[in-house]
Amino acid sequence: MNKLRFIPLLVAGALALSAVPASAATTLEGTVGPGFTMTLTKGGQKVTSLKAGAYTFKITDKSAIHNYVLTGPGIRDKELAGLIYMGTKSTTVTLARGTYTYYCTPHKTSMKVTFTVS
Ligand SMILES: [Cu+2]
Repeated sequence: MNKLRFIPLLVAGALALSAVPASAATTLEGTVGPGFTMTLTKGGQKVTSLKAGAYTFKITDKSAIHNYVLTGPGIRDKELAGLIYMGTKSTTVTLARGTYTYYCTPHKTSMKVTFTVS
């Protein structure tokens, strides 16, 4: 009789677990402009290294003369915010081990930052 009382609890527990997506992405926040600067932060800290996995890049583009492009293993020059575009845009990508770079196409010599994924 005691065993039966636990069954509803087990079912509830299983449902709660299945409600969380296995690949829940971590949010990163990035900015570009209005000056000639770009940022990428996680929880307010500058991103220099990350663990491999799914990430949502929430990019705020404050300038119509800059874009925000990500490139690295498995991601080839993916534009996360366009040149003319201004506003906030979220894109979820999967980062693999290696070195990634985010840059602005017209100003790539000065607006280019790298981080590593392990
Ligand atoms: Cu630029």
